Amino acid sequence: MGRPVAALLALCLISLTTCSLSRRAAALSVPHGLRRGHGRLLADATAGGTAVSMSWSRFFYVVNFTIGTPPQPASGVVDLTGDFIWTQCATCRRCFKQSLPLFNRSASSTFKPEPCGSARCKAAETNRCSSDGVCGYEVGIEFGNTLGIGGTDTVAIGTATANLVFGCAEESDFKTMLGPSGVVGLAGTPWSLVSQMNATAFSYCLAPPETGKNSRLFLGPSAKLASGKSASTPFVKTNPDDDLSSYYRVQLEGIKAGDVVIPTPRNASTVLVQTFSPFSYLVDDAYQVFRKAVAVAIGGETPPYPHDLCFPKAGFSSANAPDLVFTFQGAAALTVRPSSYLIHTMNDTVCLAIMSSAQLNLTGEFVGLNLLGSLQQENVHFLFDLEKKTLSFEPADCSSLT
Ligand SMILES: *[C@@H]1O[C@H](CO)[C@@H](O)[C@H](O)[C@H]1NC(C)=O
Ligand SMILES: *[C@@H]1O[C@H](CO)[C@@H](O)[C@H](O)[C@H]1NC(C)=O
Ligand SMILES: *[C@@H]1O[C@H](CO)[C@@H](O)[C@H](O)[C@H]1NC(C)=O
Ligand SMILES: *[C@@H]1O[C@H](CO)[C@@H](O)[C@H](O)[C@H]1NC(C)=O
Ligand SMILES: *[C@@H]1O[C@H](CO)[C@@H](O)[C@H](O)[C@H]1NC(C)=O
Ligand SMILES: CC(=O)N[C@H]1CO[C@H](CO)[C@@H](O)[C@@H]1O
Repeated sequence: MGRPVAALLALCLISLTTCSLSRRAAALSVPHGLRRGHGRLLADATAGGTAVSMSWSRFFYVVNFTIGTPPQPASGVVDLTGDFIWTQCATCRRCFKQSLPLFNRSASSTFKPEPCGSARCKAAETNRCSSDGVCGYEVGIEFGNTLGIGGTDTVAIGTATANLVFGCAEESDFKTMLGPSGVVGLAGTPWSLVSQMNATAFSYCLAPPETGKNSRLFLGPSAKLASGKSASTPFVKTNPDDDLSSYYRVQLEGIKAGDVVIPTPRNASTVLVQTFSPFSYLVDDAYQVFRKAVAVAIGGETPPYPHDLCFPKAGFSSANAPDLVFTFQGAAALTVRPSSYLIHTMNDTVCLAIMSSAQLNLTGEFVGLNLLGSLQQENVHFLFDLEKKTLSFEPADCSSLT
């Protein structure tokens, strides 16, 4: 299965001509990467913490990194539900458009293809053996599916340099990721950046795109919140066979939009914290109540384009719009301000960046899931403690965090 989120639909509606929707449904049902086998990899990553800058690139928070000797530049979408670090290679047969040159593994003296019999190849759930004995992998993202071979090489990311296993993508059924050359996955899977760095914690703080400032990602000991007064909530406990067990889910106690209580059915009260989609998705019953609360508070909605609820940009004021407050298990309250959920579109409208999950046609264990979008996480510092299995967070000015 691919990413549970389908930002693509919304992306296409907003501004793009390059989208191909046809494979989205397939991506949602294709087996993806490494869900089980939480064993640590044998990477000799730099011990200690590392700080990484992320920049906003149209729809994603992106990190720049280098691979190889001499180093070649790559850029990856930071994906909390991403299982791998992967980038497109010059050997690709079906390539998507990217801003940087493709990674040329023949030009790196340190690149080593991952043999298909190795322990870390077996740790990739979708591993397969290529005819020349190299470990292959396959992964689904919102845009479609991508596959390639595994390899190890020197990766420099933020302040760390480490020998990491990554995916060298050779066939993808989508046309572009809007610039980036791949994905930097932060899920609890063996080939993710977090696992390979043996991080017991990581944190990030997303700066609002309009500030033009970089955002921050901290791995290992440098992941810390400033105050001792942060809110904290446990990850949803799961059985390791659960397809979602490698991802970061928290339990809702309630949602309010201003004074309006938004119903969250017991079987639909899990929130997946993710960074691939800029938008949030609420289960439909909750969404409809939220939508109405916002429509009534602001008034004067236009016909719904490009999103489900829009207002004319001229004279728009969010002054009456309610704060959206998610209360998670343990009374941890996350406030999403109107500026984080009402976005300006190219259509001279301001639209709701929170949608109904009914649009996603989710199946299987994704049914009933709410998704927290990256834009609704801005200016909050989130700390993922992988030992205590908790998510803590506190408001922060992400563009000035060091
Ligand atoms: C991560 O753990 C593995 C296995 O215990 C070890 O070989 C490797 O050196 C560790 N890496 C770091 C960065 O500590
Ligand atoms: C990554 O590289 C791009 C292109 O060179 C640049 O615009 C962006 O600011 C860089 N991002 C970070 C976080 O350094
Ligand atoms: C990759 O690097 C090799 C060795 O430097 C070079 O011969 C080859 O032309 C490069 N391939 C591409 C596609 O740039
Ligand atoms: C979701 O399913 C409905 C009904 O089957 C279909 O009309 C719609 O196109 C699907 N939406 C997407 C985004 O796949
Ligand atoms: C939750 O349970 C109700 C009542 O049993 C059912 O109608 C609904 O479809 C379920 N919703 C989800 C998201 O599973
Ligand atoms: C407010 C506004 O300009 N809405 C327009 C957005 O674009 C669609 C499709 O082109 C138009 O139908 C809307 O009128």
